[in-house]
Amino acid sequence: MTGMQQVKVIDTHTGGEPTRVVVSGGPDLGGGSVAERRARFRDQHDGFRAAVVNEPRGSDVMVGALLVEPVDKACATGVIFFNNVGPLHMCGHGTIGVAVALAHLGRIGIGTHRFETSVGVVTVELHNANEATIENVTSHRHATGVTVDVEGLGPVTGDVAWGGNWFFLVSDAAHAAGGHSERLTVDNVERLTDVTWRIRRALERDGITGDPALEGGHIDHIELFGPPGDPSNDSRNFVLCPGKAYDRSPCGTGTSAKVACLVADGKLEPGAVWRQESIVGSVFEATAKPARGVTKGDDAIIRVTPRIRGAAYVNAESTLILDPIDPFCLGIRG
Ligand code: PYC
Repeated sequence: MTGMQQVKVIDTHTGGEPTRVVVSGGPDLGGGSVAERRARFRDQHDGFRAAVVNEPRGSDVMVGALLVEPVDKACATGVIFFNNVGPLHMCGHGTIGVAVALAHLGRIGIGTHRFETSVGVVTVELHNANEATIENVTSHRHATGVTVDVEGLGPVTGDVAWGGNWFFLVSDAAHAAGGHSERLTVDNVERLTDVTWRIRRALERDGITGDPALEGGHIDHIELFGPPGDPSNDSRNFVLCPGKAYDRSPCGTGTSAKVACLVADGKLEPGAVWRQESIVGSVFEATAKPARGVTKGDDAIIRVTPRIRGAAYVNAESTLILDPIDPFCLGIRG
């Protein structure tokens, strides 16, 4: 890095989960698809990623959204999502955050827009300055009732599903781990983080993955479910993200994976609303319809198109300064 670099960002939060939208000052990623530029971002610009979202400018919980030129000119923008350890594939709360940030900048208005991500085009319907519904990438359950032996916990059973990232979903957190009861409350996040991190390590140890043909299949999000705090909701979750931070929102890709499992189990009718509550009490409303052009095949995989409605708020509009004389200019990395 030579000379001082200025990076314009808009900070939003969606249900408590932050998104830092990089509006200008990002690296030149060259041409190609968003997936190709994401790979270049991962391989050649990890310092920029850490400068934007890691301490001292950010925190482990922050998700970044780098706006890039879309290949498909019908899209309002391309976007590469990233967090404290690397790029994400899709990000549901982040997509709502990007829509609200673009509306704040006057770049999009109320109505329907398309965003190009590294795993496909998603549609965003902006209802007002804060609320949006995203139509996510096609989601599905890859494996049902997978049991893994977790160190210090015993056998834990869950489903493996894709919702734009790969998830391991444990439907009944209260009985997830050898009869241990896991309370899904904010005052229990240390324990929940430990439990979900152990589950993730056990999956890695046993080589349990999603479909390797779909973004490598690596399961880097772990999701526990339990009863909602508010009876008007259907469920509460705790989602551990790849860098060991937990999602304050109900997780858009995690909720997509959840509704894919519910539809596959016949527990959610296509079009019926599923109200997913997060660990901090924020809510996404989700529906799923059978994915167009894809039907139940021999492998019994049911693919759905999830729609997720949530709200985001702008909480800062600022310029990050990357000064090469600063010893932590490129953030603190593990
Ligand atoms: O909302 O999809 C999401 C998400 C992924 C990681 C953090 N949030």
